[in-house]
Amino acid sequence: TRTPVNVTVTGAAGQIGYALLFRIASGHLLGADVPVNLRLLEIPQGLKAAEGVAMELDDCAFPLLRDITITDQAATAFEGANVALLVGARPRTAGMERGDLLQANGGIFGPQGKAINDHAADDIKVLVVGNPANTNALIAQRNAPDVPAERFTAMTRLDHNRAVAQLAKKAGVTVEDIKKVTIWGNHSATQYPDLFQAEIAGKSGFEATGSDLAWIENDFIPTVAKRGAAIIDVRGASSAASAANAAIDHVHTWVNGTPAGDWTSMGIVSDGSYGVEEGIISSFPVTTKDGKFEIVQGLEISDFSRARINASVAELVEERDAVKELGLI
Ligand code: NAX
Repeated sequence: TRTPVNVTVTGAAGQIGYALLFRIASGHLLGADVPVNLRLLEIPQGLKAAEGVAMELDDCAFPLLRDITITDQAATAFEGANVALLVGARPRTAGMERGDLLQANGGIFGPQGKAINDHAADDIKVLVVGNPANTNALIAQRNAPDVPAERFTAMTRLDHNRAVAQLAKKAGVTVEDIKKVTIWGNHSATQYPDLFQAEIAGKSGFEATGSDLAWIENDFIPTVAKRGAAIIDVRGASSAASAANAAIDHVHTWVNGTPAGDWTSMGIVSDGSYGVEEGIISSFPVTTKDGKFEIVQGLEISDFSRARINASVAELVEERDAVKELGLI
């Protein structure tokens, strides 16, 4: 029998946590043959609700679920962690300036990064979901100097999956026919969903969607980039099941690899590829294999794409400068 993998989830009592934990415990994160121990980190006010989620996890009698720990101590939650999903964050409330938001999240992701540095397993892989995800991931990464920088990632897979779904609809094909979609930049309204590199049922993404630049500019890009707000309008609550699903996809792809002839999108520490400022956490097209990822190199970037990548990267550089100014990194 395999040794259980320790999976830490922060914000475990929240709505994404509720959609996420049952899929981790049923084997969708790491595989149907991999037993897991769950470590749930919450703030004190969230502990009781987390206990309730743990009771329901028990009641599922998942064969792969070995052990559940519930704690408000980061050191305990990250002890021996192999995978960490950082979901809990401080949301922006009315009247909150960006500086206040970054400061509040620095107070969460700084100490969690340090706890990961001091307590996690050597093979730790971190996915930051809590917003502002890219910059929260940067704060955690900079507070974990002993962990290789590439182990800290931010989630743009939900944006990626949203783009795939929109393209399938437009082209009249199934999602399996869509390959090589990219989300560039920040998980925010400035993100750039790129269909120019995509392959759709054997055609280029541009051709398969009617060679229509106006549709790309006025429909496709804003629909993907503002989908979160659209869900809130209609559902009355923010994306939860789709966000949890994307977190599962992100880690599953990272651990198990991208299929031949395709890639995925991940927020990762930039090595300067495609002119993206080194050191920030920005989304790139990546392939994965044996638990490691590589940026897809050599793509031709048009002026249209370049302007949009630059705009999103500029926002990330501003956020980086702001958290530096605040002494958070
Ligand atoms: P909820 O408010 O339902 O849950 C958040 C949970 O985190 C709460 O139970 C809270 O007690 C807990 N928490 C807060 N601070 C914590 C801390 N320091 N340590 C441990 N737990 C803490 O939010 P939910 O809908 O689950 O969303 C969670 C985060 O995901 C938000 O920041 C949200 O903006 C972000 N999202 C990111 C997405 C992405 O694509 N990257 C998409 C979905 C989602 O909007």
